[in-house]
Amino acid sequence: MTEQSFRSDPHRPVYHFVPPSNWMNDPNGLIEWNGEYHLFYQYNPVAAVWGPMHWGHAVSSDLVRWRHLPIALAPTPGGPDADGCWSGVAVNDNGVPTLVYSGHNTQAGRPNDVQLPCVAVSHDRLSSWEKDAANPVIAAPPEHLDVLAFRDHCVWRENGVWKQAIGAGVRGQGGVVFLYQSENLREWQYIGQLAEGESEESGQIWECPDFFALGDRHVLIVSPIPLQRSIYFTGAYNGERFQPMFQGEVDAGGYLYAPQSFTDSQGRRVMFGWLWEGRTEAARVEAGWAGVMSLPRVISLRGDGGLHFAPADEVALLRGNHRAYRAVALAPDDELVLDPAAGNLLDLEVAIEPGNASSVSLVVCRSPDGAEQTRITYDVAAGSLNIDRRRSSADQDTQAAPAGHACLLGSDKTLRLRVLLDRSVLEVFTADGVCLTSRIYPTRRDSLGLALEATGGTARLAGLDMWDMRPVWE
Ligand code: DQQ
Repeated sequence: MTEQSFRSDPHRPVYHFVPPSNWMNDPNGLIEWNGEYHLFYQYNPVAAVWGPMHWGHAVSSDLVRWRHLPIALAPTPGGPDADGCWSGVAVNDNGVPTLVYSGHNTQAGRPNDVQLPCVAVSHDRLSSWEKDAANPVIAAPPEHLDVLAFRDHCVWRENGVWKQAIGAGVRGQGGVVFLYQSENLREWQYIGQLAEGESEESGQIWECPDFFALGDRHVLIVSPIPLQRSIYFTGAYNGERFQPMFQGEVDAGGYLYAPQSFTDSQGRRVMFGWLWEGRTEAARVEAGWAGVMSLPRVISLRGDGGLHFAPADEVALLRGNHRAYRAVALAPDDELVLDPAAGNLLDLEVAIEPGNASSVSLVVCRSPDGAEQTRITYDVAAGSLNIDRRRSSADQDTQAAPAGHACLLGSDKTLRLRVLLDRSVLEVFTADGVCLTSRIYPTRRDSLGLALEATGGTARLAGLDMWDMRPVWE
């Protein structure tokens, strides 16, 4: 399959990053280098299913318009990564671009779930990568523990040394992040457990740790098995231990996993996450691709110690034609179709005053008869925002489970949302920085309508700004 043959695919996003074809999962190696952003990703170049992992590679000057580059890392037969180059990061080692990733090798007599850290460098401005002869650079997980997994890396510079966090699980205990330090990225000394959880609360294994300072706190993001959703903690770090003080969800929609973030030259903490599919393996294989990267999200600290996620300003560079609606009354239980053919490449900024309604809904991807539609509903009594996919697709094999999260109205009692719709991807951001990402697969070509509905009372659309989004992939 090629970009050409994907043109008629009604579900393939056109302004989110997608692999050229076949399978993509975690973002890897995010780094800004010489004014360009590099995005690497877990990639199976031969099938639309998870398989022997390579590192795909793309570059952008603005975080939203990407150019595919040749595959950066492939498994080396007989090497420590013979069965896959799993997730990792990119760092600037005194001017040398350096990758730290997990080598997967089932032949080495290691338990199937233990991978070991490997290093690769580039001498030609991130074009090609040379693996270190000393790989793996850590020979085994800490010996005194019954380690269930040992993979995924976060590497940073701290007081003149390199620090590394590695994701893991300890049997009978739960997810854990191990902390190491090094002078040269090749010889590592184990410090101890940076943080750990209880398996009943936060899973048995913590994948893809992401650890960084933000404001006056540190942030730890992990992706726990088997929770299948990424969680964050904010808290205090003393150079050896992280003390969590606040816990939250990175995305409440149920489709974002293994996020990674980096600090760019503007000082922003920018995050991407893997959005998985909500359809069957057979449907993915037929489509010829699987996996989407979230839009770039800027992470900031809220006053209550939680995290605030918002689309990076650059997303607005993709805005095209603009339409606006102001001061529209929403009568009780009377669906108002604002535009029957609004489309499915949209950026919406919406402000709704629920008034005395019990709920208000923004409806997207609505077919003219309403048979297919996806509802983003604010439930006033519950104070929650919910995504209802029961009618998103006539295809009964697509996922339709609900997702919801508490959502605060502003002091003016107005619900403010930013909604980014890109065919099968729906990202909904609340004003208080919560994001719910979902996947939808309408079957009808005319499921393009936009509507509003107030239930049980009168509400008011204060304003809606709508932009058509321009494709990144022509
Ligand atoms: N994906 C990678 C692992 C990581 C997992 C393998 C998370 O390194 O733990 O593709 O999705």
